Amino acid sequence: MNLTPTIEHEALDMNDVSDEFRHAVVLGLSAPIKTLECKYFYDEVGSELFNQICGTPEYYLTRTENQILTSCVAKISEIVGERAEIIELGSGASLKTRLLLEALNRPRVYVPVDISAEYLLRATDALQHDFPMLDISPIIADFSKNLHIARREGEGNRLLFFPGSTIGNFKPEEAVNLLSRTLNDLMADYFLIGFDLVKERKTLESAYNDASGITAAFNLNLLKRINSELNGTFDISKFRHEARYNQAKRRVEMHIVSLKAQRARIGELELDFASGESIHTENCYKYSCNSFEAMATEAGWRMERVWTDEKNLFAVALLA
Ligand code: AVI
Repeated sequence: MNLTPTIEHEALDMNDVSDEFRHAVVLGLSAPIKTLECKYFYDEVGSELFNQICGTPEYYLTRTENQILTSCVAKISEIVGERAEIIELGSGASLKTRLLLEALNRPRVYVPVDISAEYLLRATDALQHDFPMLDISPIIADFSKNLHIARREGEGNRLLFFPGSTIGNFKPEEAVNLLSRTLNDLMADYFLIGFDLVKERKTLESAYNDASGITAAFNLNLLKRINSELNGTFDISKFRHEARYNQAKRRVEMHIVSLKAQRARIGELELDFASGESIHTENCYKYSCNSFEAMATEAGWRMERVWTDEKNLFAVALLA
């Protein structure tokens, strides 16, 4: 057991984190079309808000994926075999991992990888308590960058776990790149991955516009982070959250929209917003089983199995 986290240096040097955030924010907000990268949602507050989103009635993704996983973990365990080593990308609260760990045959090693240090450590502490025989080695890293994890002698197959449709937050070309890097750099034998399916606009837009306003708070938390960490002067009450389905691109887009013409500062930098101007903060791509398989194949993986729910809302694929 090794609950002292490894900080992946190439991927995440803690001293550079705020510099990197500042650089990305300044670059994204100075461009003619303003953008912020969605990975910056996940400070401690953002990670907790995301956890709450997963429990809203509108956000069908989490509960549907849980249902699918519950029904297919026995088969996955049969295919993956005993003494598996599990690496989870963007592990967050590691909630779905429990389903997998309980079903696998004597899993040996669990490596959760997440950008949010506090959240990662709390989640792994709880997991270690419930799975005392499991070797848990958390890594604080940004998995969208290069990540190498040495393989240990004598363990079973290496299974990558990437649930929650997080792959949907990457543009398709970036997603292919990530899938092929996991194959080449992490040398996994299997990849268990959840992705959200294309469906009608109403269901998609309400999943990202929950009535209790948690997704709005999650989106606007980015401006709060800029205020507190980068000395920003955003008046949060003068911006609103918006999520719209872009059917041509098969993605839900999240935006922060300025309610009036206004100016905000980040340190010395002055930023002008027209009324109605938006900051594009996230894309959530939706796939069909065929379009996802084409992408996985392009990256060098073979689709071993794919499971969906009765309503065809969500899918879980096992790539080999
Ligand atoms: C983490 N990710 C898969 C979520 C999604 O659905 O794209 C993030 C999210 N954004 C708004 N609600 C949830």
